[in-house]
Amino acid sequence: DISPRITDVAPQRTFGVRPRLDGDGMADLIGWVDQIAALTQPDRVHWVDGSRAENDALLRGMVEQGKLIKLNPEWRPGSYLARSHPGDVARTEGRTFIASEREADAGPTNNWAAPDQMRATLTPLFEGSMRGRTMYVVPFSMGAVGGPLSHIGVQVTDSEYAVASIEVMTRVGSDVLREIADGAPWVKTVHSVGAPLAPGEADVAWPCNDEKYIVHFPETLEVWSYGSGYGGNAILAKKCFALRIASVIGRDEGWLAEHMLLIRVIDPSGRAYHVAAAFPSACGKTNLAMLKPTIPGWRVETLGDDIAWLRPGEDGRLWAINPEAGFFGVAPGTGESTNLTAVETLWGNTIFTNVALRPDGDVWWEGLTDTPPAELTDWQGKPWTPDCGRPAAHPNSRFTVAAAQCPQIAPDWDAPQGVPLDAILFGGRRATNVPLVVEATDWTHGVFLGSTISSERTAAAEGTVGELRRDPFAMLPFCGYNMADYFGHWLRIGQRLRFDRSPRIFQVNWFRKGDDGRFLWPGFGDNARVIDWIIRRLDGEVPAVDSPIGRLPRTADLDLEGIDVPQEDLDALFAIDRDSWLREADLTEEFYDTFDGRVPPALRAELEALRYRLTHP
Ligand code: GTP
Ligand code: SPV
Ligand code: MN
Repeated sequence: DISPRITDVAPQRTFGVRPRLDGDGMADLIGWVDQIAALTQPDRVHWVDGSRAENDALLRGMVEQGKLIKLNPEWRPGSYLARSHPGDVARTEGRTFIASEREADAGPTNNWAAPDQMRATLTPLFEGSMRGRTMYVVPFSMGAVGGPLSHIGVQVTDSEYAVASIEVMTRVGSDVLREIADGAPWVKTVHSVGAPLAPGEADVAWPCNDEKYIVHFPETLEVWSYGSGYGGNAILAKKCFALRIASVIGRDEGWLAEHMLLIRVIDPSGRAYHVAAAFPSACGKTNLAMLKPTIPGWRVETLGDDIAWLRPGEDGRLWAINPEAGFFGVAPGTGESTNLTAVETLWGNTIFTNVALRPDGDVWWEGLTDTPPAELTDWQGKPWTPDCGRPAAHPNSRFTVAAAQCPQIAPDWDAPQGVPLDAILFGGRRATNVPLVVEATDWTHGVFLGSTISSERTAAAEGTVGELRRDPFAMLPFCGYNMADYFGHWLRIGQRLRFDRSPRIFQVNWFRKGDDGRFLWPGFGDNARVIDWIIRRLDGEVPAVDSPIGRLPRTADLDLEGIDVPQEDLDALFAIDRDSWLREADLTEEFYDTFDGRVPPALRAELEALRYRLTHP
């Protein structure tokens, strides 16, 4: 028996081979798939095996249907362009929900809905939502299959774009099904673009629905996503599972799911250090993950660019893996001078979304080259010229590419046990106040710094770009439970680490501006100069200067050889204005007050200590 047992689907219309595996786990999976199919009523069900041939056929079919444009293989072999619906270009935080039993468990930073009520809302939406389409069943692993920090899940989806993306971003295949059959726990994720087709109705290039719901059920470990095809809303393994659901699993099991890049930094003597860094969306994680140091002798190996799972080890250190297998990175601003490694990674086998198309069948976006081509087709398919006044690529246009294609990927990037962390960085986009780098005095102070991160909004989510908002730990849109409890969880994790082996915590800001509005710090490859100082701090090679907000470098200790940062800019990069910091402290208190008394007293004490230091110079 190899045909899927889908009661409501005529067997002759099913295809794809349902794997023949014994085990109670397999029966559970098949039962669940049957149930979703009975609800959504797809014409066909396809069990994805993750093979090359299957992926080839999927992509070929998408080109035939007009869902992908095949790029000129001479310039970009194996690569495609997808153009989204103009209203489906970024995460929709206003439509993202945590449906926990108790409202307080979602906390004030998430949209909450009662699970029963939310199921009652979703059921009619999903009813028949896949009519005329194929429902794909995609088993995936986050982290190496079977690894000690890994977790598995299954996504059902009616979006070919989602399937193609999941195949790049995660490990898909029958070895995951083997684990499920053997009884391993797995997370259930359901996705529909919400665009059923009537018999004979032609499909559109990017099906989606104006009504969108991105819903997480933390108690039953489920995700239900409706109406959007956009990455963060549709690749459910990523933000929905690996951050929102995983943060809840981590809370219960004693680990952390974080919006962090992960790198190995190798100093001129060959010593390796592991660094994780949390910056909000479109604030430089991919760039730092692929850092090419501008100071001689230093090297960086990429381990991950968006998500890290951190777990205290028996040795008292904090171990980290990147649970993903690919990069879903911001295209604009990615060029040879800012991120050569990304440009090289994108040589082929890449799915581009909402970038511009060149007449020669290659792609372009703002920042790829200094001067734009004379004519292009913009992200919406309209003719574009440099003087037309519109961006050619959407500001949140993205590339989807396998991690293994990165020329500086660490040789052991998918090692199941991960790497031990030496330092954790928190950062954001701050034109004022926050210095280039500041070191926390200890773990608790570091958690305080993480909890106070704010950043200017970017195009990665709907909202007003540039507006300053709180984004603690860069997790505001991604923490699946009460953020104040999450602060407490970070404090508890610190207690499980050996104090002399826990990673040291730093805050960084590449985005401080002068009065004239220009960035004071060159950024990009030159951020290695900050990393160099951080590592010399870890090794106890340089002193730091105490300040009210933490430990600052002596500017003389920064390696600035070969760059020209005027002394007044350097001073401005580290200037601490006590009045603005006191206002900043007031805002932190206002923010803490939104949590109904749940913020840990240790962080309240840090806030009071900060105020004391600011007023007692
Ligand atoms: P998500 O994938 O949305 O989570 O974002 P990310 O944090 O990986 O963002 P990414 O590295 O793609 O950076 C987004 C933008 O920040 C790009 O336009 C970059 O050019 C810009 N950027 C990155 N690093 C720097 C830097 O050091 N200085 C300046 N000025 N801009 C930077
Ligand atoms: C982000 O917005 O932080 C991203 C892109 O990394 S998405 O996966 O779409 O959320
Ligand atoms: Mn991200």
